[in-house]
Amino acid sequence: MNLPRSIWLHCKVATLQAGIAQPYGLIQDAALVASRGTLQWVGPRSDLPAEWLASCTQTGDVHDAQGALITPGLMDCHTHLVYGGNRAGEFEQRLNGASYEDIARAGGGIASTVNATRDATEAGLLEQSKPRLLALLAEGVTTIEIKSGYGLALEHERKTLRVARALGAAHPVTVQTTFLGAHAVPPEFEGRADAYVDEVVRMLPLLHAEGLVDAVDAFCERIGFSVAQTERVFQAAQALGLPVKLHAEQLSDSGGAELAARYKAISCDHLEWLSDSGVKAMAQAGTTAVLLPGAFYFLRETRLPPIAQLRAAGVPMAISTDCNPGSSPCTSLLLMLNMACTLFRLTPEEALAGVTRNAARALGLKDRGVLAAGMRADFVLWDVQSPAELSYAFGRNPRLQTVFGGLPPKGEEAGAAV
Ligand code: DI6
Ligand code: FE
Repeated sequence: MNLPRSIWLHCKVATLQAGIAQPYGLIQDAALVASRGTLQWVGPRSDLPAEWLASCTQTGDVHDAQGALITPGLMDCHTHLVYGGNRAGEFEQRLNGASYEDIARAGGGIASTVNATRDATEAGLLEQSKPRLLALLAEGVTTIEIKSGYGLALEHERKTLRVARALGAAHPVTVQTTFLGAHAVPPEFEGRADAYVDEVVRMLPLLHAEGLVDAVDAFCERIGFSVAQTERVFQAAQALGLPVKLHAEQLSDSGGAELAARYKAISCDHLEWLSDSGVKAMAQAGTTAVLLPGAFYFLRETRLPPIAQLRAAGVPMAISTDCNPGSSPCTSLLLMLNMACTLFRLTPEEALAGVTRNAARALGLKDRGVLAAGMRADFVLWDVQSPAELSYAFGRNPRLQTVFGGLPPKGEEAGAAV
């Protein structure tokens, strides 16, 4: 069959394929062939079938990558990108001596983001969130997860998830939505967390029926929801056949990871206080660990996630921005690569796998994260000599071009961002 093809030549390709023995699954002088948004072939240039090159030359579908490094499109697998307002004022007050409690009493903290999110119209929330998405796209992100969790009432959770979907429809990026109704207890349910969990369980099927929910998350923590409350949310998700993930062991060891493993969670995220039994449970369940160095940095945490244990147990590790106004106001996934190495001591190869192959696992997506035949044609051309440079330099964006679903983006997402 004569499929319409596009070929990229003169490139190094970090395939991230586990089956290729080189670090990063690297192919030095590579060629990459895409057809109808899917990769058809990736391999050494010398193995590229001559007739494909001849026919693509005729149709003008040969792209010269001019020596660029090509990686899979980056995936930011844990964000709270859609929210109203920001908390810069609170940041400033804290650095001028106010305590967290003073701020909370004055209506600050997470409650202030809930108010600002509720006050925003759908269009306004979209406008506020779009620059954050564009910043991530400028660094080669082609898939992003966006959680709700600052609405905390049906209409406002719906609005948040609709904005997430609208961002995906308007930009060259796949948006995976996660319902995080159990993020915090809203003011109208103060002191009645169980009653609020009833409300979360009521909201979920309604939002799911509107096509707004791809996965379900909860904040299982002393200052969030108990293991028992989290389990009720998971049961509701399970009843709908939705995958679960969990904010677990961020500030204390609550046993959330073990619970999540029992529900075959696709990911457990944060994990600074993860215990040995939590590591074991995650390994047995095939749950991916999502590490969030931006939150660790911004909250000035000192306890590291148990990287060596996760590695030894073979738990896949993903890396993400946790983009949110309270603990990680960050829109740079490249900076997270650097911080994963400097703060968590991941290798640059583990860090890159964390925003590609393992980020795909954390989202339960099997069609992306590595460059191989049959995968989506989402990839990025970088002005670097070696993949380690992506983790090494911080504050520089060496992206040359993104290809999303086989097509170079146009308009505001296009162009070099060096
Ligand atoms: N963990 C966090 O660090 C953020 N949410 C969560 O579940 C904090 C959210 C905020 O302060 O706005
Ligand atoms: Fe988070």
